[in-house]
Amino acid sequence: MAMPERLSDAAIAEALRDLPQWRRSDDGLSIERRYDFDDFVQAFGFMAQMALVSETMNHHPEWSNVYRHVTVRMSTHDAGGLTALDVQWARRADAVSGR
Ligand code: H2B
Repeated sequence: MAMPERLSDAAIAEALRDLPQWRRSDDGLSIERRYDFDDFVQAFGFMAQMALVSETMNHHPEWSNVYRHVTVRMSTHDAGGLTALDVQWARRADAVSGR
């Protein structure tokens, strides 16, 4: 499967309008968000569901979990920056999280 192209600055700004909780990292190479769940089980359930989604997409997060919080950074390493895959992953994650 062909690697998607890096998105332009304008395309990233446009995509983030529908992802209000996500922000572009200072270096411009990734998008980031923190999810605040009610408890650890919800946080880990989210990660388990998104692990399966990530496998089907063959696109994987950089993330960490502390108690009920999950911090996520998405970037397309093979492309050296942001692609449509990162935006698609973020949309799926927001839908799965319900937040
Ligand atoms: N995930 C992310 N976030 N970026 C990638 O470039 C990437 C990935 N590449 N998952 C995939 C796996 C690649 O290593 C395989 C070989 O397709």
